[in-house]
Amino acid sequence: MALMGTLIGIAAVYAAISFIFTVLDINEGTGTFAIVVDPFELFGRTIGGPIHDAYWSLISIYTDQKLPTMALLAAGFGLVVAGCASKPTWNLKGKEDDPKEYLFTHRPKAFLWCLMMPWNILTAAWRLKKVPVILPILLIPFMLPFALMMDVILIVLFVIIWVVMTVRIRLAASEDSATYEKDTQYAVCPKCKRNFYQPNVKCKCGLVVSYPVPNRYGVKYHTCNNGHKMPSTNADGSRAKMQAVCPYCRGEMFTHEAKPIVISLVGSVGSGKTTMMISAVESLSALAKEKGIVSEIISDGISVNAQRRKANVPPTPAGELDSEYFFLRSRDLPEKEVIINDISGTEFHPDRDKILFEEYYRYNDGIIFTRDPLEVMALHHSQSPTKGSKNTPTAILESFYHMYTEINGYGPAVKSTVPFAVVLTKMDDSKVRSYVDAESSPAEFLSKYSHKMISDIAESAFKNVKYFKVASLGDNSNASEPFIWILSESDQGLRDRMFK
Ligand SMILES: Nc1nc2c(ncn2[C@@H]2O[C@H](COP(=O)(O)OP(=O)(O)OP(=O)(O)O)[C@@H](O)[C@H]2O)c(=O)[nH]1
Ligand SMILES: [Mg+2]
Ligand SMILES: [Zn+2]
Ligand SMILES: [Zn+2]
Repeated sequence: MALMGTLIGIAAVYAAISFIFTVLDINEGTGTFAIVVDPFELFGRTIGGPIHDAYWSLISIYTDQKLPTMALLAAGFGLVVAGCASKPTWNLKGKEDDPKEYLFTHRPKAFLWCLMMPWNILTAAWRLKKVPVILPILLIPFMLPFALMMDVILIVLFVIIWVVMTVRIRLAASEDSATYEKDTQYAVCPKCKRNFYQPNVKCKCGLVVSYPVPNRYGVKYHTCNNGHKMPSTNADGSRAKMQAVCPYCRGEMFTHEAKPIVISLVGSVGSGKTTMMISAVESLSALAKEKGIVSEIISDGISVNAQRRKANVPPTPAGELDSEYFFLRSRDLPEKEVIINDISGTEFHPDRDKILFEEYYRYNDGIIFTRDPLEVMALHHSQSPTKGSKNTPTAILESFYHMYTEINGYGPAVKSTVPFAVVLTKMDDSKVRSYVDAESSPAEFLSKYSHKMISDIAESAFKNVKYFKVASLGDNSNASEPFIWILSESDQGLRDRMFK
């Protein structure tokens, strides 16, 4: 805006000088219209002459007296300057679908707007119906020289400023997107699960606008249609703190411009997913604190309150969509957002509608498959064979595998590179522990108690499989182990800073 004022100022000063010279010329009786660098002189009489003569014969229709001519030229000059300063040309408001103000050089038809500025009194008069528009129309011949001259100046200045602004935008934008792609990559809506490059943001006045990045709305900040400024780079970290809005479900969220690390839990009802998640978040927070990293827990399901009640979690309701998520940040590490998808074991029953999974498994940094060893043994010893039953852990893993490969387009021969943790839960139970520890490894345990199918499916579908024995309750809880493994695999910076 300040730049725009300067631009008009320069053009107006130029027009004013020319106006003074013209008046002096008329006073001396030469009757010429002066341009500081006189084009009539410059291009010679052949081109300039006829135009010059035509102009003064037009003026003589109004008057051939010196004083009235000067007065009318003064009025024309005044109208041109007043037009430049009047409201309509300053209007930079953005459209309804993205209500923020354009840079004056980059709004639609900016160049045309610029050329129109000296003529603006005409449109302004037209808009203000009170002022008879006929008056400025009658005065057009007296506005003409000054307006044209200002236009010439404005064209030159506008092009210069446009080039400068375009270069500034390009440089700032490529720097900004490089940082974003390195430290953030994408964002996830914890409500509808969709992922996208950047969310929308909500101004303090409630207007929802596109994510502010250096572009035609501004280099360092954008301005909403109500005049509020929003940072359009994250140089000082303030953009990351803005209220974000999901572009799909319009749910409010925060991204902190943190890199999302998404972990999904898979496992039958009561296999210990929710308990393990809460216990893991509790130890991860403690570990973070030890390492001077701030962990900010956002969702209720893993809050300190939930941690206190972790020994009595209710079964996760079917259809539960919201993800649990928390942020990890410190001065020396780009912020991370850990997102955990914990859904009810009933969702994995092969007969359940699988639309829910469409979004869950499209992007993932790790999958944790939980298995209750007591149930493994109970199934082994029971009469009914595990095969053929719909809700056995193997059937659940199979149905998960089918969904996963379908959603991600893997063929039977292509293995996923996503880390896959197979977890035997409830290891704080001494009976469970004695049976599992009697075998040389968790895989061996599964194999011995007729669950080799689990390892087979996991290892046929995933390149990176690791087995864990986890106790989520009791004093020696190690629930965070599979999480630490996945976090380390997916982010080297986090691994070096927090888990070494
Ligand atoms: N002793 C012991 N009990 C556990 C452990 N993990 C889970 N449990 C218990 O097992 C039961 C089921 O645990 P949940 O965490 O609700 O299991 P889930 O997989 O989330 O089950 P759904 O949400 O219904 O699919 C609860 O009574 C837990 O307290 C553990 O490590 N040790
Ligand atoms: Mg649960
Ligand atoms: Zn606003
Ligand atoms: Zn959403």
